[in-house]
This record gives sequence, structure tokens and C-alpha cells, in this order.
Amino acid sequence: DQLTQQLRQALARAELRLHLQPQFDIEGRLRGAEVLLRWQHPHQGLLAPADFVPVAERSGLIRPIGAWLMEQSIALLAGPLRGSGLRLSVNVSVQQLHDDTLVEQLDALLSRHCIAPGHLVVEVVESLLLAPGMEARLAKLRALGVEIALDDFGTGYSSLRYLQELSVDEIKLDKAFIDPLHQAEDAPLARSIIAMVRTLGLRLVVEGVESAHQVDFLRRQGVDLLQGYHLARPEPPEAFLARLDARA
Ligand code: G
Ligand code: G
Ligand code: MN
Ligand code: NA
Repeated sequence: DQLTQQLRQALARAELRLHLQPQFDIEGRLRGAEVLLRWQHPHQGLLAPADFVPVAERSGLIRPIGAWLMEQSIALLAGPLRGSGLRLSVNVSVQQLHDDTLVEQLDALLSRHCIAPGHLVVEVVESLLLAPGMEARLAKLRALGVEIALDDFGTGYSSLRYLQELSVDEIKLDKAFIDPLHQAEDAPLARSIIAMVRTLGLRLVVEGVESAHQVDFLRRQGVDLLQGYHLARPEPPEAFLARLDARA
């Protein structure tokens, strides 16, 4: 269809953008960002992933697009972010891990640019872990010094078993678990999950933080990183990089 055709040309026409949503520790220090894809569509304005990532996945275009995004992200780590200690977290679709192409691309990029381990995080959703061969491929990524984050945690199936059996470095608690704090003082389910993840020694990132009340709650629970509109919206790389100069 038309959108697929336009998306096919979007890479060559340099219409894709990456936005960065800052992640902060509990003391409010900037620690990194999640990389979020945007498409500056010639007629429809700036499109969010929901508008075109499904099309990209169905058409296979997610692979060249994902490869481009990874290159851009590593260029940021190797360039303006070098020495900052900040990390970037990049979303990856199941199609991108279908074979070892991504592993090979990252192996080449990381060694060419001398990126220290732990600065690049790959975010995968729980359902991806069900696909054959995924465990081995994620293990190869980890061997390269890439960390693995389980995204949208708690919204898929079998999450608890994965925590025990798979080697992931980080859990991203889905926004849905802290939404109750908009109406209530407490969110017992969030509290329990946070305690469990901490017991397992995994890093915990909470997404969708929209209020000071949520920040207070999460500080008491001892989460590692916070991400959400209350702290910062996704922003163009220039805006994110301006934060480096503003840091104390
Ligand atoms: O930016 P936004 O809040 O609209 O992101 C919505 C969703 O789109 C995110 O949950 C994320 O999983 C997905 N997404 C964003 N960027 C990328 C990307 O580069 N690749 C893939 N596969 N998904 C992405
Ligand atoms: O990868 P993932 O699907 O988790 O992507 C996060 C998505 O959530 C992005 O599209 C981002 O724009 C969005 N987002 C980030 N912070 C907030 C927030 O505080 N509230 C809401 N409603 N959405 C958020
Ligand atoms: Mn994500
Ligand atoms: Na998420």
C-alpha cells in the first residue's frame, strides 16, 4: 500500500529521526535515554512508532530501519556522549533478531567505535523471548557487552519464569502498574513486583512516570531509573545533548 511505499523511500530521503527520552536515577541525575523512532512524513507531519512500526514489521522494512537506528545510536555514544557515562536503550523487534545479522552488525559497530560495555541496552518485549533461537542470540549480544532490558514488563505472559531462566540485565516496569497512583496513595502490585525484581538483583526502570506523587512512591521503593513525562518527554538529540552542558 501507499504507506509501505513511502516508508520504503523514507530512509533514502532521510525522513526518519530518533528522539531521546531521558532516564534519571532516584536522585534526579541524568543517566541516559531511550531511543524512540519518529518519521517526519512529507504530508502527515511527525509520526509516532504506533503509526508505522507495525507496517515496517510486516513489510520487513524494520530490518534496514532498525540497522539505521542502531548506527545512529552508536554514533551518538561514540561522538557527543563519549565520556559522559550516559547509556542509550534501543528498542528491537523480533524480526531484527531473526538471525545473527544484528549480532554481527553490533559486533562490528561496537568494536569499530570502541564503545565500553554497558553503554548500549537492547529492549525486547516478553513475547519475543518465545521465538526459537532467541536465547542464544541474546546471549551473543550480552557477550558483546550489550545489556538486555525486558520492555513493557508485566503485560505479556510467563514473565515470572523468564526472570528466573533468562539472562536479562534490566526490567522495564510497564506504566500500567503505576497508573493506580493517580487515584490512590498506594500501588501494592507495583510494590510487590519492584521488591521481587530487586531480590533477583536486576536493574529496574519504571516507565510512564507522570506525577511527583509517583516519584515519591518509587523513591521509597528504591527503583534504579525513572522515565516519564513528569521528568522529560522524548526530545530531539540536540535538546538531549544540551542537558550535558547543563549538568552540574
Ligand atoms: O515513542 P512512542 O512513545 O510512541 O513509542 C511507542 C512504542 O514504539 C514503544 O513502546 C516502542 O516499543 C516502539 N518503538 C519506538 N521506537 C522503536 C524502534 O526504533 N524500533 C521498534 N521496533 N520499536 C520502537
Ligand atoms: O518502548 P515503549 O513501548 O515502552 O515506549 C515508551 C512509550 O511510552 C513511548 O512511546 C513514549 O513516548 C511513551 N511515554 C513515555 N513516557 C510516558 C509517560 O509518562 N506517559 C505516557 N502516557 N506515555 C509515555
Ligand atoms: Mn521501550
Ligand atoms: Na515500555
